[in-house]
Amino acid sequence: MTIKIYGDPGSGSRRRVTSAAKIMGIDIERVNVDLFKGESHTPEFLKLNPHGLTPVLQDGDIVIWEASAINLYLAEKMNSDLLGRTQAERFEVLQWMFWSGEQWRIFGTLTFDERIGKRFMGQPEDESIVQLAFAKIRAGAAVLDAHLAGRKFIVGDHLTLADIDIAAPFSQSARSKIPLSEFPNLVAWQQRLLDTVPAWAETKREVDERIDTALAGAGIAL
Ligand SMILES: N[C@@H](CCC(=O)N[C@@H](CS)C(=O)NCC(=O)O)C(=O)O
Repeated sequence: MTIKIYGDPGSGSRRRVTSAAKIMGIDIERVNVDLFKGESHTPEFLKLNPHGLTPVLQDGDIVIWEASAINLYLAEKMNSDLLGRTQAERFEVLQWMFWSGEQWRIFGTLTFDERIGKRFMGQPEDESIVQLAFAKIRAGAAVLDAHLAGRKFIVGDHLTLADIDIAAPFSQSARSKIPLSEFPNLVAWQQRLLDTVPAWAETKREVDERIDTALAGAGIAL
């Protein structure tokens, strides 16, 4: 039975999963959930994820939400190097994934919601929220920038789920204008991922097309 991934092509969270699946050669069925139409809050969808958030994986009777958990499930199923090659690497990958979820991606999401989500709802952004998010992003980015000096990847010498999770804020950074360009090693690492991981570049194009079309349709210039 084909694994289903529910989500919207404009979602940076879905991008983490569709990229990882492609890298691992997993055939998935993409089930579109139009977030602009609120389709993740229908009674039917809430049975899959009561939080009303995407992506969601369905593999037979198994249903998993949270992109990182989905990627761990897929990588374990495939015995993939994306999990890390040794026990030490695997725990380092998990360490960065947990950090990314709690201390990093959330501030990119917060900025997107303030600067872009609110524009769609005709509401002004709250500058104090944006400034708080920027301070947190700069603090995390400074550590990442130092970590990436002389390294190609977040963990070891190959791509892992840690790279995919930590790269996620770049999905919307050009639109929400979070201050990542101040950090040269981070920018170089992101460009390297785009240049060397075709699935990461392909899903960037999907996200850009979906969100830029929606912005144009709503007459929003950033
Ligand atoms: N921590 C979650 C984030 C999920 C999330 O925020 N998904 C967004 C799209 S990127 C969503 O489905 N939003 C729908 C809504 O808020 O109604 C994950 O990594 O999967």
